[in-house]
Amino acid sequence: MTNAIAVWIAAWWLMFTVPAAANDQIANVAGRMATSLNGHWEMVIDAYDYFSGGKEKSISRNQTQRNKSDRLEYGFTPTQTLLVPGDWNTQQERLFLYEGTVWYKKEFVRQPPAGRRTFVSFGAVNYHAVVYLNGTLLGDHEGGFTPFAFECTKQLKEGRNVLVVRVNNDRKADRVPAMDFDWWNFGGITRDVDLVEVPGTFIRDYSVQSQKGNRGTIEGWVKLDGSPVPASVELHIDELKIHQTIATEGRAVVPFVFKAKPQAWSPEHPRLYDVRLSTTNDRVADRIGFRTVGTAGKSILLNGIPIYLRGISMHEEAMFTGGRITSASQAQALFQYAKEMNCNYVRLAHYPHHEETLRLADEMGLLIWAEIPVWQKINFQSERVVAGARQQLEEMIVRDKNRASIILWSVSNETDEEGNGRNEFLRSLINQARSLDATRLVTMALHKQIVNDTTMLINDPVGEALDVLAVNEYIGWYQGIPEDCRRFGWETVYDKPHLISEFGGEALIGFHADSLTIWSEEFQARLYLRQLDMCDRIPFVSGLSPWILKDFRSPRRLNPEYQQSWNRKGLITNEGQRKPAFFIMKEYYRKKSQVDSHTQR
Ligand code: GCB
Repeated sequence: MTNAIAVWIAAWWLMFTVPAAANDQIANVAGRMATSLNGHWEMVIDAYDYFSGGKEKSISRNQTQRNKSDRLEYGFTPTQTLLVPGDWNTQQERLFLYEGTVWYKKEFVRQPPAGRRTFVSFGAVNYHAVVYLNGTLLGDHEGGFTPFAFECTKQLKEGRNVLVVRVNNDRKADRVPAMDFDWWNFGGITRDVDLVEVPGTFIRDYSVQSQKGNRGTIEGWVKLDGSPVPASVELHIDELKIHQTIATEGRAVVPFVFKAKPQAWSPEHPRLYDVRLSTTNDRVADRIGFRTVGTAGKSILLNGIPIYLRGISMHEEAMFTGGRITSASQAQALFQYAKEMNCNYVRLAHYPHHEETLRLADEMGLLIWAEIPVWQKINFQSERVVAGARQQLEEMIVRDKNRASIILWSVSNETDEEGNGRNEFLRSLINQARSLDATRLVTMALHKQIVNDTTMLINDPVGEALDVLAVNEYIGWYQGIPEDCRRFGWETVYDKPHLISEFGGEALIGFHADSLTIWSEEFQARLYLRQLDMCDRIPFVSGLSPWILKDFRSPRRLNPEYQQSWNRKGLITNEGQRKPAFFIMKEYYRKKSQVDSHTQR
């Protein structure tokens, strides 16, 4: 195929795949000229949501008392602040269990340079954010774990500016997730806030990846925003001696495809390359790995070779503080335990984690399952829920599509098969994921079916549409006792790869008893031994991600003796103490790594 034809095909394919961002989301904010607005923000707790629904004018303008008779029944004050990024729950005791509205205010001084555009960008706000600059509404965003941005070039003033954000994290039936979930509903501006300054026409987004099934071909696109469109875009990967000048021909989305010989990215050799994209007046830098992911029958292939995923599940909750992770170093502290356990894979449950966590996985060589919070009881028939789930999926893929570590997009966790529109809902998300990114595998965590006393069956009808089937099962915890693992054999109706995406049980560190006594370290250890023994007898399993690396906060876990609002299924405690089951997994994965064809090379 000539290069011209390949580019033409790529251009045609682009019409269907390049996401039209739901907001002004800008790819890779860290790789651009940005001014951080992190730090202390003044705040007002609005428990009755009194200043919303028509009364927000005063607070959103940060009105202050003008004369003796001016009655103002709120006020931002430097003595009431919250750190951004950060959840509010672990910053102030009175907010620990708080769900509702908090108003945030940040003042900053700016000299807007002529001819440049400015965006205010949020890494994530849980759950609903309404953003005002100098009293003007910039926009609002729903979804607690994905980035968004609003252009504010026109609203920005020379000198002092006031940014006010209304944040609400109520659990609601038409949100995603909805009313009930098994993790802490951390509220607040939980990720970085930046002012991003760009030229009139700038590189809004780009995709630079190995072609599906073909590492020797790098393909992708660059999305420009503004006019006039420059004549060309430059793409440089110095270490590969790649210097491409891509003619735009006036298009806002410019495809490219070229041959290259990158070393393969893999967990053993997480090779990343410096990639620079530029136009006459804009530039973005990234570090990107090149690898292929695919399937053959019941195997997952990484760079064409079957791989066993030695994994663990993980929430985005920091050690020691037990609050939302806000930095790469907090994620690294957890990833190090996964590495110590001989993992090559982490399931990032149950929502998109911090962008820097994904970059860290690229650097550390951890394969990743990335997920949106379509968790258990979701109202599949609500249009708002459908739209919310689709938006979060799109924003996650827009943000993370260049990360070599991500091999699996998961569109949901444990949804019931009830003929309530669930199957259509999930199929539409699967199709959406595939159309936004054809290079990765699409999965979701399913339930199994108990056929009889000895047989488990995987036959979820949505499995037809997936690349990889994944099953959560709790034999020995929610279902029977650990010994039951011995009598179950597993069957599947699908000739596709399968993962056990969860199994586990709780143990309170320091509680010792015989191994039949629930909550004890000994019980959890025995459960793991029985589970692993069973997994070894399932002929079609390509990997595991037991539940879960670290104990995590959950308001549903109310046993006063053993839980005290913690889900104790962790293999380590919040303070990093390893439970016996940690060492069982470590040894199991050590043996697995010795027979893995990837590590044999
Ligand atoms: C599950 C869920 C997970 C829960 C876990 C548990 O099946 O997927 O979110 O935390 O079980 O501990 O019950």
